[in-house]
Amino acid sequence: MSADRLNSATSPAPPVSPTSPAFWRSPLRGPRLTALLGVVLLAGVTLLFVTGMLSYAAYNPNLAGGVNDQTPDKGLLGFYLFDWPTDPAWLYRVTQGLHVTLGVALVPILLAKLWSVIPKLFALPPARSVGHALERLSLLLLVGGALFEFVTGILNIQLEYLFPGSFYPLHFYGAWVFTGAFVAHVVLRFPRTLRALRERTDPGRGGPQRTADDDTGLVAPRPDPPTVSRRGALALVGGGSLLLLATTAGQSIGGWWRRTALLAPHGGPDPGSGPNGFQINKTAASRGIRPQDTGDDWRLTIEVGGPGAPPGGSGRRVRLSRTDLLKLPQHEAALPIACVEGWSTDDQRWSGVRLRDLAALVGLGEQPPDVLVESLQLHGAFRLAALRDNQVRDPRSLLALRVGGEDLSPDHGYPARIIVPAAPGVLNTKWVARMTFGEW
Ligand SMILES: Nc1nc2c(c(=O)[nH]1)N[C@H]1C(S)=C(S)[C@@H](COP(=O)(O)O)O[C@H]1N2
Ligand SMILES: [Mo]
Repeated sequence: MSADRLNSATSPAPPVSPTSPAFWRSPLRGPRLTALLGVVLLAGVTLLFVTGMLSYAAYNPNLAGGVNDQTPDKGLLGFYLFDWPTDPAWLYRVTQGLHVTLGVALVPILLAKLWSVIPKLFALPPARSVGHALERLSLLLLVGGALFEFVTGILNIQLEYLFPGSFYPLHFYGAWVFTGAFVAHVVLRFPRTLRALRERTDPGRGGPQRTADDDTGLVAPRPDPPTVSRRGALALVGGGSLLLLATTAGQSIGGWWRRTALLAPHGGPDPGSGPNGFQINKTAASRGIRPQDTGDDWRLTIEVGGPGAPPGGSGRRVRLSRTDLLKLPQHEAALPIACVEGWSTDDQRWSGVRLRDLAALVGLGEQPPDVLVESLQLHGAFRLAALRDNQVRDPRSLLALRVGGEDLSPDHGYPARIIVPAAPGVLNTKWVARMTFGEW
């Protein structure tokens, strides 16, 4: 150990404020640590952005009337929207499972990255030039945006009622603000990051870095003696991240792995056992569905909407009881439910009537159009959902009456619910009362 370092380790430090570089003593900080964490975040955040934007597209936000759209003022931000496919059936399980699992697992990396650059938050003067002021402003958006996206995302999967109805717009617009700042940051910092990754200026890898050639302001000018190597610190952060990954991923992988999902939200109602024994999102009681609404008097109304529909149209509107529906050709489809919250079920064996067969009942046999599905549920989100024509036409898209060979339980949508391949759970409307094909 050099005399200089021995000295800095033993003499009492004079009082300094966080605005002084000498206040920050960790020998771990330096361009290399920041760069390593930065490239992990670059890959991770890019994947979060892509899967997040896919999730928005999967909601069919651009269908007529915007019934599914939680961000109607998106304007140009919806430029990329496309028709969400119905294949493969596990598509949304994977994209949204990735989005949520990755978001949770990146938390330690994000915190470590912020820790690694915290001296810069306090650096004085606040702005040396207009350019410097703009750069700091963009960092404010970057850090604020990152914290905002992670906090809203995690609160939504853990306690969704914190933002009644406003989670989607907050998380969506926040994502664009954050991404704008993120792209600017990556472009500005990429050369420095590459340089830091290539260079090995520090002796013995884990040791303190030389301040002399540090133009980043990250290296402590008077470092404390190291208590852990940089490798050790990275292993700690990476280990924390892997631990979160391992205790979250099971809710999306399903099967045996479900029991490893210790961190998945468990506050939901107990689904019980048997064919209906899989995760329940909202119970019938909690949505105000009373037993008398779903008894023998329940009828499903199917109609053709829009100007083309004759008023009170004979033959263009039918009302069916559950017994009527059970007399129609029954089909089976093995499909999962995949929620925006990241959890998904294994494939369930649903059976019921094909959506396209229901369209044919109101004279829309050949190429059935989009459909608006309405629930018996009178209030709250998700009582309405619009499905696109490709979803209506898929032979696996059902108005399900049974699951796993048993009648649907009240909590899973008895007397009838929608199930569509590859779609987010929110489009699988429970307690269906009315379906309007065409325009509405
Ligand atoms: N009427 C109605 N249908 C609904 C919902 C709802 O709140 N009301 N929740 C949706 C959501 S967000 C999901 S993930 C699935 C969950 O279905 P499950 O409870 O049968 O697992 O139902 C969907 N169908
Ligand atoms: Mo959901």
